[in-house]
Formats: sequence, structure tokens, C-alpha cells
Amino acid sequence: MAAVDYECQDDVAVLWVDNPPVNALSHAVREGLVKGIEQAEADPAAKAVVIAARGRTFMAGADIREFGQPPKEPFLPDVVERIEACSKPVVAAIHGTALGGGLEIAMGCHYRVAVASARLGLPEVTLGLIPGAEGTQRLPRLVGVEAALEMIVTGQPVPADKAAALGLVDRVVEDPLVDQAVAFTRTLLAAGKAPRRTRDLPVKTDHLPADFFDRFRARMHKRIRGQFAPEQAIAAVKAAIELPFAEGVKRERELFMQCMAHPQSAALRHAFFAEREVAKIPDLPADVRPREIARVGVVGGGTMGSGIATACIKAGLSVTMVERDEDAAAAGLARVHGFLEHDFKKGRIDEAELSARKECFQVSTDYAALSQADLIIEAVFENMDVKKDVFRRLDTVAKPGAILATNTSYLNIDEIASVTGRPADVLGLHFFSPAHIMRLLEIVRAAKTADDVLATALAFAKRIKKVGVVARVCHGFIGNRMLSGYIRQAGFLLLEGVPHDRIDKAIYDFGFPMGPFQMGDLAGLDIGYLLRQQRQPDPEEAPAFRVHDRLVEAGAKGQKTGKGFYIYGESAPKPNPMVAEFVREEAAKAGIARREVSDEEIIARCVLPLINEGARILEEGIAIRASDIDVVWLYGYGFPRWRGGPMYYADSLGLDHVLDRIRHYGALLGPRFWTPAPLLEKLVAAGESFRDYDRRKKAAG
Ligand code: 3H9
Repeated sequence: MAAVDYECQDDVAVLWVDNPPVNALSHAVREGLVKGIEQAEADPAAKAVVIAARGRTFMAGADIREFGQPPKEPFLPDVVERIEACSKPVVAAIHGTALGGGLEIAMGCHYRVAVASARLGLPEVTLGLIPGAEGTQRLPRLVGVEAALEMIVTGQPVPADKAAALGLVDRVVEDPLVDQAVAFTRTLLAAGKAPRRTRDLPVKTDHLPADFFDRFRARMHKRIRGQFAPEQAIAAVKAAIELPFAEGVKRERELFMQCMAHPQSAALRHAFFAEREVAKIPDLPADVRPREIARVGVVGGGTMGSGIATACIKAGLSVTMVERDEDAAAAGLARVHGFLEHDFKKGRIDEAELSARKECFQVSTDYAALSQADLIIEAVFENMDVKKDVFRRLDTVAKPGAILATNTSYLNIDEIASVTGRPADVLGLHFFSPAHIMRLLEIVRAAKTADDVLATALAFAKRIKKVGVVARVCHGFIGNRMLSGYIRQAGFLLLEGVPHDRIDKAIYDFGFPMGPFQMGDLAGLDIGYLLRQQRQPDPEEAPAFRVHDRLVEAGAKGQKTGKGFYIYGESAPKPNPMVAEFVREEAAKAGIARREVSDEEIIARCVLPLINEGARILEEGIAIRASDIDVVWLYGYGFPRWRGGPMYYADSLGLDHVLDRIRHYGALLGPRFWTPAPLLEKLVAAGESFRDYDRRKKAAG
């Protein structure tokens, strides 16, 4: 089948792009578009051309899988130029998403129509690139410099109505799209309209303040810090202002090629594919059908339970929350309503939608209210006895076939499942706080979890707009098990005399949104404290958390009490002076001497344990792939996406280097927390990377 079909609807030629699943602009599509335009030009019957796409979307961009392979002509910018040069009017008919190269094709067309549900954008920056098919030069000509810069630097697509208001779309039409596009084209022909070439439009800069770019950079600082592509994008848009079109295009090409060669782009492309690979579960039979989920039960109305309920309600599910008494139920209701109202106040939903969402939510103090739920998620206090008690009760009220999920962060789900008469229906759904915002969902497959229950959890994750990563049962699953090594080393660094704000700063500069002590304050230091109280103390590890514990005992539990490692007030948080005092005392008690520590060591000490534990998790089969571990860290812990995730980062450092550094710290600090994972040693011996490991496993099925 041809990637582009030519169809003549009387006087209008329609070029149908057909390259499932997202009509990426692969070589065959590029070639097909050029041929189609040439055919239309030569066709005396065709007075104009419509470019449309079959399937679920207009072209979603260049074919990312072709990146890094020898380029094949025609190149995308040449295709766009060929379309624009067409002597007959060309109209783009847009549905789904016109992204990246797809929007660049549309901007090469002389007119654009779109259905209301369409979205248009230049998301290249999310792949560490800038638009490379003249998009940085055409978009400012169509929508102005400010809107273009915003779209290119954030990568955020805009809906069709906004695109129309900006001048990117000429008309928003109803379905059937192509009939409407052809009708629109005929009105152009009737009005004698000629091709309208975007390249000929001026870039309007009349109202641009002199410090426009500096102010823009300052506003974007948080979003773009540490990244290469956004600065290149800014330079490309500047070129659109300062240079004639043809020279601007040359400048864009140079900047694009620099991005392409930059390691951040490779890391971001890895993240893109890792995120899509994650839903593929090799041993899940292809014919397994997920169960139907319409009604969700949530046990526990605290921050977690309320966040989970909100995420479900926003996805159109009906939710019943159960709490232990009327007061707790009322508090849960208020919390969920608060989250929903926040969206209304931000203008994300209208009043009708707000009340519709509220109507989908009920609270109760009676477990019997969960009898009709298809999925029940437990989010109560993190304690085995408490959880078992909840599951025993759920087992008595839940209907046959209902899925029972626990939101435990650490506990053994096999043990929780064992108290029910239906362990095949039990699994872990580990949300990250705040659960209605954080995108990660660890789906923990217990020993007896049925295949269709796992498939349902994957579909449910997608439905509530989370990235679901499948893990097996172990203490802390993927994310929190790795986290413990990271915060443990931060604790030891503290005792070695490194101020906590310096550790936080080094981790922030590495690219995390915050450092380990800021994270502790945000989550609440009492959470870790209570968990440690429930466990047998580990004498070798305990000193690393003594300062945390003493802060909690002094009432400094983090942000919620106004102080923790930092003191919070009107102005920027300041380090809590109590910390230095506790550090001195605890370091003396543990016999830990002060050392000179470089920023490089801070990063190595915190990040290497992630990699080492990640390798164990992989070898034990807790995670399916190294790239799944990356996804957990990108979405659950804010690992800088442009570094690809901890396992990809390890590959980029070289696993031999990683192993060498782990051995170095083992010699310096003792083997207890610095014994290399056997898989790491094996990969280094074989000269392989984690990516090679994933590839090998995939090939083996
Ligand atoms: C660009 O255009 C550069 C130009 O400016 C200049 C060049 C010179 N290529 O996401 P899904 C695959 S850069 C190849 O699950 P959804 C994807 O891997 C590009 N493959 O679907 C998956 O494969 P599999 C700028 C692609 O409905 C399958 O399609 N464009 C591409 O949830 C389904 O994808 C972008 O950055 C691609 N461009 O979301 C847009 N896109 O089934 C990237 C997807 O084997 N794409 N695949 O796992 C997206 O954002 C989403 O895919 C989209 C659909 C919103 C379109």
C-alpha cells in the first residue's frame, strides 16, 4: 500500500497520507507527498490540493525511528518547500495531532482547516531538538513572535480554537473533515484566491519590548534549566526576526544539527521510547482482555486516598470513598472537593463540569458501600496489620471479580493478598504524592495476580493518564527501594560535614527539581520516622537517619510544621540551625570524621547507589527492563529527563566507569553499601550496557 494516495474529488486533488499508527513522516511519506504535489500540478482537472491523513491523526512529526540512520532524500524541509511552491492552492485538513514535522508540513500548505478536537504543536524540544523543517521561521510569521516562542520552547500543543485565534488555522470545521476541507478549498477557488505562502509574510515585531527575550528566559528558567535545545530554539526564533527567510532557514538548520548531535537529544529520545515500551509485558498473553472498570472504591481519605479519588474522578470514573468515621469521611470529601475546585479556579474546567465531577463522588463510613465497585484501592496507614484488616473486610464486601489493590509503598503484597479468598484479584497500585498530579503509577504484580487483573491495571493507568510501570514484590518495589540508597548516602554526607543545603544545591544543579533534604521536608520527615520505628534498626544504617529522627522528635517534621531541615516563612526557606548542632553530636556518636567532599562526590555518592540497586532490581526480575526503571525515576522522582533516567545515565557514563567508582567508594567507606551488583559486574565483563541487556532480553522474548 502506498504511504500517500492520490484521489481526485472533481476539481480538488486529495493527498491521503496513510502511515499507521501516527502518520510519521517516514521516507515513503516524504516521497509520496512530493510525488502527490507533482501529480496534482500536472493534473489539469485539479485546481487545488488538500493534504489529509487517514487513521487517528494528521502527521505527528518526523519519523523518530529514522533519526541516527543515513538520511534519505527528499529531506523534510525540501518537502515543505515543494508543497509551498505548488502553483495551485494547497489546504491542510487537520485532525488528531499535527505535531513537529506534521505541523511544519501544514505550515508549508497555503491554508489550514482543523476539526475542533485537533491539537497543533512543535514538541521537538521535548526530544532535545528544535523544529528542523523551517517551523521556527514559519510559525512566527503566522502567529507572531511571542506565541511562536512560547509554543516552540515549551513544546506544548494548542487546541484548534486557540490555533484559529492565533492565526495558525484558517477555519475550525465540523466532521467529516475532508468534505469540509474540500468545500473550504472550493470557496477559495471561487474567490479567486492564489497560493498564500507563509514565507512571504512579515514577522511582526512592533510591540516587542527590547528585553523581551531576557524576560522570556527568566519566566522559563524553571522549565528549561540545564537543557540545550530551548536556547537553540530561542536563537532560531531570533533568526526569524533578524534574517530574511532563506537565511533564517539556514540558521535553523545549523541549530537543529547541533541539537541532533547533542547527548541530551539521545537521552530524551530514549525517554520517549522507554515511556512507550513500558506498557509491553512480555509474558502477558496477547488475547487477555482487561476487566471493565466503571466504579472505583477508595479506602482512606487522607492526602493519598483523596489524590487517588481525584485522579479517578477526573477520568470520568465514579468513586466511593470509605473512611472510619463521619469526621474523617467529611475531611476526605472536603479534600477531594478542594482538589476539584482548584481546577475550576484555574479555569481548566467550567462550573457544569465541576458539579458533574462532584456528583461522581460519594463518601461513606460503611464498607458495604463498596459492594458494587469494580476496583477498590486501599490507601490507609502503612502498617501490615492495618492493611490486612482492611483486606479481610474488603474480601467480605467486594463483588466477585472486583479487583482489590493496595497503595502500599513498601509492604509485602503477597502477604496482604493471602488474607483474602481471592489472591488472584489482588495487586499493588502504588501512587506517588500528590496522586492526582504525579504521573507515575507502579503496578505491583503479586505472585498470584491474574493476567487479566494486570491487564486491567495497565488499562486503568492509561485511563487515569498515568504512566504505569509493572514491578514485582520486594521491599519498596522499584522506586522506593532505589530511593533508600540515595537518601542514605545523603545522610552520611551530612555526618561527614557537608551542609545539607550544599547537598541539595548539588542535586538541584544535577537537574533534580529538589535535593534529598528538601524532598524530605516536602513529604514530611515523620513518614520515614514512623517506618523506621516499625522496623528492626540496622546499626550500620541508623546513623544516616539520626538527624532526621532528632528533627522529628524536636517537632520539626518538614514544611507542614513550618520547619524541618529548613525554616519556612514568608521569604525563601533558610537552613534550620538545629541541623548543624544535631550533625555534630550524631557524627561524634557514630565516630564519623569530617571530610572535604567535592560536588562531584556528592552526585556520585547519591546517584551511584541508584544505579547499583537498579541493577539488582533488574537481575531479580523486579523490573522488566532497565528502561522501565528510568521511567519510574523520570515520572516519580524528577530525575532529569535530559539525562534519560538513572540506568541510561549509567550507560552514558560507561558501566566500566560506574563499576570503578562503586569500587572506589567501597574502598573508602566500607563494603556494606558499596558492593557492586552482580549484574553490573557481568555487563562490564561482557562489555555491554543496560540498553544491550534490554535488547538481548527483548530478542529472547
Ligand atoms: C520532528 O518532527 C523533527 C522535525 O521538526 C524536523 C525533522 C527534520 N516517529 O505515543 P503513542 C510511535 S521530531 C516514530 O503510544 P498516542 C510510538 O513510538 C517529532 N514513531 O500513541 C508508538 O509506537 P509503538 C516531533 C512514533 O496515541 C506509536 O507510534 N513529534 C512517532 O498515545 C503510538 O504512539 C513528536 O514529538 C514519531 N514521530 O500518542 C510527537 N510518534 O506502538 C511524538 C509516535 O511501537 N508523538 N510514534 O510503541 C507523540 O507525541 C504521540 O505519539 C502522539 C500519539 C500524541 C502523536
